[in-house]
Parts: sequence; C-alpha cells; structure tokens
Amino acid sequence: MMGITRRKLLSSAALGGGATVLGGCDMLNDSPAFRDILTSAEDANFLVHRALGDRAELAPEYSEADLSPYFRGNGTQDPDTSDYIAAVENEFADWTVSITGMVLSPLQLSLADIRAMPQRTQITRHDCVEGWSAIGKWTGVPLKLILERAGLADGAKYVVFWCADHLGRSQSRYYESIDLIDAYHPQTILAHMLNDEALPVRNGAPLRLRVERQLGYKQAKYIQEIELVSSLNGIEGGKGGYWEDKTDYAWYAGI
Ligand SMILES: Nc1nc2c(c(=O)[nH]1)N[C@H]1C(S)=C(S)[C@@H](COP(=O)(O)O)O[C@H]1N2
Ligand SMILES: [Mo]
Repeated sequence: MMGITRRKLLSSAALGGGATVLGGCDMLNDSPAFRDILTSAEDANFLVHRALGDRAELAPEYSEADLSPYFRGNGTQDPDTSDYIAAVENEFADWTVSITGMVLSPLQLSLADIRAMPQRTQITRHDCVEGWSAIGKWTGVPLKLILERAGLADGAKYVVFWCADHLGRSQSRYYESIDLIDAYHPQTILAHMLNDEALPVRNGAPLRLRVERQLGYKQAKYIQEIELVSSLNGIEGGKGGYWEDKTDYAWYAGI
C-alpha cells in the first residue's frame, strides 16, 4: 500500500505538484510505520522520492547590490542566420514562439502575448561549466503558465527548446530539454528582460530560458519553438541537448 501511495506522489510530482511531494515526504517521515519500511527493499524508491522533493526547492535569490556589473555572453552571442539578422533589424516585432508537439492546443505567441502574461522577476546566479558565474536579474513569464495555456497531452514528459542559432562544424541547431518537474518549477521562466532592459542579443534576445537549478548550458537562448515530447530518443543525438549530444555533459545539470 505504501508503494502505491508513493507512486501517486511521484506522478503528481511529474505533473508539477512539487509541494505535495514535500508535504507527503514530511508526513511519511513522521510515521513510525514508514520508518520501518526504510530498512526494506523500498529504499531505492524512497531515495527517488526524496530527490524529487529536493528538486522543488528554490535556487538562491540575490539582491540588486549583488548584480554583476556586466553579464557576459557565452556560446553563440550573435546568431548569423539571415532570419535572425532580419529579426534584429526589425527589433523582433514579428518574433513568435511556437508551442508544439504533445499539447492539446498548439500555440504561437508573439512577444506582446508573452509580455501580457503574468511575469516573474528573479535575481539569480548563473554558473557555466567553463568556470565563470554571473548574477543577473531576469524577468519573464513562468513556463508553467504557457504549458497550462497549451494544455499537455497524455504522455508528454519533456519540454524541448529549439533555438535560432546553429553551432560548430556540424552546424546543428542549439537545443535543450528539461523534464516536467523543472518545467513547472516556479523559477523556470521564459525571460525577455535582463537587468530591467530588453534581453541583449548576446544573452539570447528576444527570449531565453532560465531554469535556475541547473548549469549554464541548459539556459537556452534565442528560443523559437517549445516542443512537448514523450521521449528524447530520436531527437538529434538523443541525449536531450546540443552539448549533451556532443560531449559528456550531463542532461540533468543540477547545481
Ligand atoms: N541558443 C544557445 N543557447 C545557449 C548557448 C548557445 O551557444 N546557444 N550557450 C549556453 C551556455 S554554455 C551558457 S554558459 C549560457 C550563456 O548565457 P549568456 O550568453 O547569457 O552568458 O547560454 C547557454 N545557452
Ligand atoms: Mo556554459
């Protein structure tokens, strides 16, 4: 019976009920019957459950005084496709982000649509695996609200972000992906502002992901399409992201 209960909690976590998991976890911890089960083969399941609870935690947020004077750009800093160059010249007036794949209603949102939705602002630290960090103030719409507007189809498990830039000798499109736990995390936003100004081109204009519990390469810039999928197999190299496909970078890059 406990197993069934935990499976229920797990599936509610996958749908974004992170708080439910934390609450349920504490309740289970306090129950002597449950503590006994910890010595059984159920341990592994509990550890997964615990990990999900931890993933609902917020990344640290900072104050204006902590802001880096300059938020450097990294990776692509000026996409050189003719479409992107034209979009910059047009001040992104016609930029849209499409929500596609396993959704009930596919959407195409303009920047005006994005700005009209409820916004969240957060000051967080970005950590790049190459060994630098920067603190920035990001404003954007919680990804959760966009997903709720589109409605998830049964079986949707991952959110894939398709970017406007092509990188390296292979000229592959940059892309990244996260699971629904991170997608529904309150600090996961589609940001269009950095430090109270429109996102600079070097930092991903006009729209970039902030998924604050993970490393820099997960923070997809220049987002054009957000695709809901049931599996990452068969997408590009199958490892869930540009760097994951090309190197040994982990798909879940928790910090
Ligand atoms: N589209 C796209 N997104 C990207 C990258 C990129 O090259 N292209 N580089 C990633 C890496 S490695 C880092 S550290 C951050 C850098 O964000 P910044 O340019 O705002 O500093 O963006 C990430 N997102
Ligand atoms: Mo990075």
